[in-house]
Amino acid sequence: MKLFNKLAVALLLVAVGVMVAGGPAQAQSLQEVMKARGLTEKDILAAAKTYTPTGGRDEYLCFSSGGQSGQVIVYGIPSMRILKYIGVFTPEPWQGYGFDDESKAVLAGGKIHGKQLTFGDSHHPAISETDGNYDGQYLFINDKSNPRLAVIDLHDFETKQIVANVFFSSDHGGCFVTPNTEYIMEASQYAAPFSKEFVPLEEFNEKYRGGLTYWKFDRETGRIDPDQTFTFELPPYSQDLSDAGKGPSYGWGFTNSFCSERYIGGIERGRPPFEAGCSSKDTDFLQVTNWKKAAELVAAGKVSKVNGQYLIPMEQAIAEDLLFLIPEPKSPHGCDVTPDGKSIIVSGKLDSHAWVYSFDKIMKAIEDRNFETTDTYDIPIIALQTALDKSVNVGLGPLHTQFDSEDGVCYTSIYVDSQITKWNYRTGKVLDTLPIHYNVGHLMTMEGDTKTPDGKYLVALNKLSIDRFNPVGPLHPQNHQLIDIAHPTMTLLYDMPLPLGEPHYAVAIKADKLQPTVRYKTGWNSRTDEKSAFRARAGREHVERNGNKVDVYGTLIRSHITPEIIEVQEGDIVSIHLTNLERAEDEVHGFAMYGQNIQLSIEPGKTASATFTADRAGVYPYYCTEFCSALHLEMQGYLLVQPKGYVATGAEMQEGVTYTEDDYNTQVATNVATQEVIDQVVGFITSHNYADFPTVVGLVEDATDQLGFAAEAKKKAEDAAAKQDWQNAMLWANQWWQYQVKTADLGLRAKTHLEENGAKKVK
Ligand code: CUK
Ligand code: CUA
Repeated sequence: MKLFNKLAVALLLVAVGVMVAGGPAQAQSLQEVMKARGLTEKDILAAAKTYTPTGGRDEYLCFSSGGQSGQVIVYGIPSMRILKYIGVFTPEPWQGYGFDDESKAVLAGGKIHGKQLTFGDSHHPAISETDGNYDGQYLFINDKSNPRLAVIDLHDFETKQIVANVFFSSDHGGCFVTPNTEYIMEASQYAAPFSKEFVPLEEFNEKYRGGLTYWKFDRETGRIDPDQTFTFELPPYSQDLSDAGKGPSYGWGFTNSFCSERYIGGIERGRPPFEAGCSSKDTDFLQVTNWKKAAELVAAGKVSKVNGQYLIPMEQAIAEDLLFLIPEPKSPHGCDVTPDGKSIIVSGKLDSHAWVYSFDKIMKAIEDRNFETTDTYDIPIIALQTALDKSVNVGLGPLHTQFDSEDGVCYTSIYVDSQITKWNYRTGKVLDTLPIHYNVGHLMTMEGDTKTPDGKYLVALNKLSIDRFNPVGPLHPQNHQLIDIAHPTMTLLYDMPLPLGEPHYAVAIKADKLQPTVRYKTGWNSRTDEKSAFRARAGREHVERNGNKVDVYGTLIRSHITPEIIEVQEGDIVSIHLTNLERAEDEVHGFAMYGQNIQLSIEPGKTASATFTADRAGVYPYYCTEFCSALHLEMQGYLLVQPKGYVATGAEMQEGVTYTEDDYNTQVATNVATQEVIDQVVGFITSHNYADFPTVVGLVEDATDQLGFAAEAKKKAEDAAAKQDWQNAMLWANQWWQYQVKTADLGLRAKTHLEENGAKKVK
């Protein structure tokens, strides 16, 4: 007892002590806050450069790969606020991705040998380009583990298509787009038989192959066209990263490799591991491909199809001058074409140099047939010294290079030394270095892989965060560090933990190049981008039965799901198709059901479907999963799965409360008073220049819809009252009021917006 008292007193003293000593609630001035939090002036400056007040927008949007999460992460720069995860190769329940029939069809495009995968290792995002600059229309990303590419439409930030490579069994050197997004490059990584059949490793040199696919992108349809896609057969050299030529090097592609030793490992057979055998030679090979000429051969019908797709065998590529090799530093990484298209920078991962190749020199060597020799597969090799412009000592373990708005200036990530090196690829001079925490992989400058980089900011995508954040167990977040590069010396601004996968690469685009939609046309299949065959209009909701297949055509609007009761029989295959009738911005409804693994996200205008077998008789509540309105919890319903042979009892449904004429009259009085409030708000809005405010126009449209519904409910109430059916009269009067409340809510939001944004009185 005594001990307990002592403890209590001690705790009290500690509590008082903290209050007196800390006094954080009192800290008001900047100086006091700086002192209390131990911040320097440099910290405050960094904060001022990144802090974005409420309602503020970012200058750039970054699309980061989500690594093993299979997703794409969208965040703003410079605020580093995460805005969205886009489900790509993996199901993403809160977006309904992989749960609705429409997105399941997208994921099915990525099946491997008929197997549906729920994992992907996303590496390199690429934004579509027009004339070598980002046009903000599409985003592409690859899956390294299962060689696949995905197309994301930036008009709604949704994944529209996944294609699987018919030759490769892994990839890495994708996605890199050609300057007008004619093609998207995807290079294989770990060599494997193109037949995808069993071939013993003893036949590695003859039957295992690397490759480089140029996926044809069709701007008209916004989809990849596998029929017009072609693949270069390449030696089994472990191709790594790619980049497309631009400007003078337009029409060419560059892909490096890291195991031209063609070592095949085998620790358990007593052989040295891959890491020894794949790094024993001093050089590997840069593979130079002429995609433009290859495309012409394809168009001329000179390339044959294998596995249903065009394949350019090595002999053909050699005979047609489509493929050349150039030695590059030991186990290289990174392959980046300079903005002017005149140079290609490759880093020697086990070396301390960045190697700058001259495209002019490469072309001259090809013209002069100036080849050092050929490789085992008879591919001509251009001597390193013939093609090299210079090599620059940038630090130990250089990986990737990105470019500045200032001519010749670039930044290379230095993995082993954990730093960013700023240097000039024309002069070969190192200009600045900045330490990074820790082990930077890719790095990214604003629009830094286009013809006209913006510079300004750099993000270091670090592999390790070690001690940078509060500990959260052995699996740490990744760390994206934001760096100010607008001045001669680089300064670190911000550390952002990314608690999702291992992002490899990221791309950032000027935010004003993106104009995403806020709603779909009503009844829209967002995955195919056409009217859904399963759309339903208000008042036209219905159920169709064909044998044991039941299709429910329903709608969603604040705050009810139509239908609210669905009756099926045990064993039926049920498809519930729901159309969100809302036109209001951000008015999303969800749809989840007990025990069926169903979760839809239905944005305004979208139609989404869930198909399942009602294999067990029972009662299955369903509801809206988005807190969409004050009566969101009431946005509910029941699926009743009747046992086989069930016969209804014929009993009436019983309501818990009985209403009288008085109840009805009280409700009507409330509604009349509510209408007066609405009229006042409407008066305010229409007496101002509200048409100049798109947000308000949207709110007014929505309010008009709601008021229309109120009128319908009012009529039903009055009809019931005329028949002295007070029960239904009262309930419809209440529904009339519910619509009024939504109208009033929208009207008040519109009024506030007008007041806050300085609307002018017009009459
Ligand atoms: S890779 Cu990960 S750091 Cu896939 Cu581009 Cu270089
Ligand atoms: Cu719709 Cu909650």
